[in-house]
Amino acid sequence: MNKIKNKYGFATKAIHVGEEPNFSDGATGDVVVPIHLSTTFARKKVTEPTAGYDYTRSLNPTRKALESKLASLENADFGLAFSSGLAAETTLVLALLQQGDHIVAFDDLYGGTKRLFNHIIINYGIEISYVDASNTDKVSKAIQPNTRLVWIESPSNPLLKLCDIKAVAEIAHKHNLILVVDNTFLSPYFQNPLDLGADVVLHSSTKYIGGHSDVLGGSIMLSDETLYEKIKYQQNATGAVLAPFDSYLTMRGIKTLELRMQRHHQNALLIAVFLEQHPKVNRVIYPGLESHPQHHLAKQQTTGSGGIISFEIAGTIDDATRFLERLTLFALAESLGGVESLIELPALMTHASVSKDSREKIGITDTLIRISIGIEDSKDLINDLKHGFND
Ligand code: P1T
Repeated sequence: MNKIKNKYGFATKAIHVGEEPNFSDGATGDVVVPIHLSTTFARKKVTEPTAGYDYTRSLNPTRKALESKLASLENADFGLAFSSGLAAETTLVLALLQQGDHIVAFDDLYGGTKRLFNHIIINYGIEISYVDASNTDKVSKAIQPNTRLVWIESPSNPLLKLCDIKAVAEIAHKHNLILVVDNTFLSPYFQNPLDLGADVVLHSSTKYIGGHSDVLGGSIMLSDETLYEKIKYQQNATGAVLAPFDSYLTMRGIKTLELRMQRHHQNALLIAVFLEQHPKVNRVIYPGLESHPQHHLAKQQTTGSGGIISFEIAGTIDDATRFLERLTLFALAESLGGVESLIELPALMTHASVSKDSREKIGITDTLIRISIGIEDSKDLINDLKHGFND
C-alpha cells in the first residue's frame, strides 16, 4: 500500500486503486471491479481457501477493492468497509474497549453517535465523558486512569467546531490513548487526520464518500496493524460488513469525490456569504468564513471547508419551520454530503435524540438550521433560500 500511497495524487487514487485491470489467465481486464455476489467460495483442497476467500463476511473481492481505495484516500495502510457509519463505530468501540474503560468524547457529535454511546455502549460498563474538545486543555483534564480512547469530530456535527487534531493527538499519545477522528464532514479530500497524528479515521461513507444519497456505509482507515487486526476480527465476528453491491456503489461515488468536494466548497462559500449578509440571519457558522472563530486553524489543518453550513435564523422555532417548509429545491431531510442540497433542523431532526438540556448546553438552539450544500447551480440555491426567507 505504501507505494500507491505516495505515488499518485488524490483523484488518481480515487479512480484507480483497487481497480487495476487484471490480465492474468482467465481474467477479462475489467476496468471496473465486478460485483462479486457469491456469499461463499469453493476450494479444491480442504485446507486451502481459493486466493484467501472462503466466506463473504470474512472477505469479498468487491469489498476488498473498496477497502484498498478507502485506505489510499486517507494515506492509510488499511481500510475496512462497514454496513453504516454507526456499524463502524460500534465495531470499533467493542473491538478496542472493555468493561471499566473510559472514553473522552467531544460534546458536539452526531446525535446518533451520542445515542450509541449513552444508551448502548454505556450498558457494557464503558464510561463516557463529554468535553468541548475544541479547547485542548479540556481534553487533557478529562483523562482518567481508565481512559482508552479520545473521540472527536472535526468539524463537528452540527456546530462545525474544529479540534486541533495535532495537539489532541499529542495529548492522547502522551497518555497512551487512541485518537479516533470522525472525518465525515470534510471527506478525505479536505482533511487527512492520520497525517495530523490521529490513530483511526472513521467516516459515514453514506455522506460525501458515497456522494449520491443512495448507499449507506461506514469506513475505518488506519495504519496500525495491531489495531487493524483487532477491528477486523471484531467485524468478522459480529458481522457489520458492507454488501458487495453497496461496495460497488460506494466505489463508483468515490471516483468523482475530488470534483464533487471542490464544487461543494465553492457553492458553500458563496451561500455562507449570502447568509452572513441576510437580515433574517443571526449567525452563520462555516469554517471557510473569516468570522468563524477557528478560521485560522481551518486553514492550517484542512485544504477546504466542505459543504456544510449551520446558521441561526432570526425569530422562533416557528419562523425556522416556516422557512424550511417554503423551500422547494432544498430537500427537508436528514443526512448530508450528497450531490443534492439538503436542509434540516437539528433540534427536531438529527439531534432530537440528544436531550434539550444537553443541546442547549452546547449551543444547538431551536433555531439552528443545518444545510448540506449540493453541487447544483449556486444561483438556483440562493434563489430558493430567498424564497424561503420570503424576500
Ligand atoms: O448514518 P450512518 O452511516 O450510520 O453514519 C452515522 C454518522 C457518523 N458520523 C457522522 C459525523 C455523521 O454525520 C453520521 C450520520 N449523520 C447523519 C445522518 C446526519 O444527518 O447528520
